[in-house]
Amino acid sequence: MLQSSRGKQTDLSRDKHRRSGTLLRKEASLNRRKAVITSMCHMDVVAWATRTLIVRKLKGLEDVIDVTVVSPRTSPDGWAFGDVDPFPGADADPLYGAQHIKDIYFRADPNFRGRFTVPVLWDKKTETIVNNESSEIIRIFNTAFNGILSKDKGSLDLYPTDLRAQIDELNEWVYETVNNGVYRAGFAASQQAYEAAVYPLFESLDRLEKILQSKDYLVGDRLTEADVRLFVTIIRFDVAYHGIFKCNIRDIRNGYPAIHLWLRKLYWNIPAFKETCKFDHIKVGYYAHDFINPAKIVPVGPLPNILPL
Ligand SMILES: N[C@@H](CCC(=O)N[C@@H](CS)C(=O)NCC(=O)O)C(=O)O
Repeated sequence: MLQSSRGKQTDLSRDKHRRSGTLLRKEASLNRRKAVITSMCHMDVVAWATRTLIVRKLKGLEDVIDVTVVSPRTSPDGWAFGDVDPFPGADADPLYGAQHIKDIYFRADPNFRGRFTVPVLWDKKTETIVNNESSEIIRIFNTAFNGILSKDKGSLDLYPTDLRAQIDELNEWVYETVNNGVYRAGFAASQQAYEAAVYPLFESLDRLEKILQSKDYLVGDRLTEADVRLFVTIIRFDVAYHGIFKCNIRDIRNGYPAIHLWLRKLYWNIPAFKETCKFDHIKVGYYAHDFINPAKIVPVGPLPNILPL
C-alpha cells in the first residue's frame, strides 16, 4: 500500500450488494449502456488494477469501458493524472480535468476518508464511483454487459456457478498468502513480519505447483477468475517481487515448472494477458519506492522478462 490518508477510514457508501459482493449498482442499470463507464487505473504496474484490465479485454469490453491511466509515480496527493505528472502512457482526466485520483473520490463522496486507491470504476451517467474493489469490478465485467456483447464474449463466464465454491475457496488463501502476501513481505518493517509473510507465500506456491501439475487452469478445465487473480501476481514475481520484496526462496522460472508453464501459456496464448503487461513499467513502478529502494536503481534482469513457451 503506497499512500494512506490520515484519520479514520471510511468506505464508499454502498448500494445493496449481493452476498458474493458482486455488485454495488444493480446490473440492470449498467446493462445496455455503452460507453458510460470509465475505469481509472494505474495501468501497467499494479496487480490489483491489471486484473480489471485483463477481464475487460477477455470480455471484449474495450468499447464499453474507457480506461484512463494515472501516473505510476506516487505523490503526496496520491495518484496523479498524466497532465499533472506526465509519465509516458499516463492520461489526463478526460471527464473533469481532475489532478489526482483523490479529486474523483471527493466528487463521488465529499466526506470520503479512506484510501484513494486504484482501480476506480466510474459511471459517467450518474457521475459517481460504481466500485473501487478490483475483485468486485471483475465480476461486474463478467456479467453486467453481457446483453450488449457478441455471443461468444457474452457467454464467456469467468465465475461459473458450478465452480464458484472451488473458486472462492482458492481465491481466499491465494489472496491472503500470495496476492497480498508479496506486499506483506515486501513492506514488512521487521524480520519477524517479513518471515511471517514469506514462508506462507512459498507454502502456497508449493500447493499451487501441485494443483497445476498437468493442468492448464486452476479450477475445472477452463479459464476462470482464479487464473486471472493469480496471473497478475505470478507475472510480476521474477521481475519484481523476487528482488524488491525479498520473495526469494525460489523464483518461478527455476523453482516451479508447472506454475511456470501455466503462466507462459496464459501470456503467450491469450492476448488479453500479454497486452495488459508492460514489464518495463512493472520494474520501474516497484523499484521506485523510496522506503524500500531509496536509490531507485532498477535491476536489468532477469532476462528475458518471460521465457518463451
Ligand atoms: N482492494 C483494492 C486495493 C487496491 C489498492 O490497494 N491499490 C493500490 C495500488 S498499489 C493503491 O491505489 N494504493 C494507494 C493507497 O493505498 O493510498 C483492490 O483490489 O481494488
